[in-house]
Amino acid sequence: MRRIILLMTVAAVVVVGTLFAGSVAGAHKHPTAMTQKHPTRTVLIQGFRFKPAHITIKRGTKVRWINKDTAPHTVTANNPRRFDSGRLSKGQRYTHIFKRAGKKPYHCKIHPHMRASVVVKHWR
Ligand SMILES: [Cu+2]
Repeated sequence: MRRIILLMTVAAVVVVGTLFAGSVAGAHKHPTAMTQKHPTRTVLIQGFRFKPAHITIKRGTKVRWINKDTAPHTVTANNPRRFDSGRLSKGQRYTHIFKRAGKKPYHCKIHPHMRASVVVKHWR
């Protein structure tokens, strides 16, 4: 009888220990950060407009522009040291990863009336 109680106690300790270890391991995982290193947002350049013209993203997001027009366009930050795609022909794309928070207005150098912005927020 004593032996059975001892065995059950050992079994209970093992089960509880396993559950505890499992929950501790789970707590270390960051559910969203682990799945994708750089989430991606797409902006189309179509009909001489950026679509959507204004986006808000989290820091570390990769933005991808795709020129759908037959006319060439550029994706040029108003402060050109930040990012500049150069001339994009039809079907060409340009990507930029935004690492710093803030508002980043940009335009097309060839058609300066084409204006848009990316707002980069801190994590959450
Ligand atoms: Cu343009």
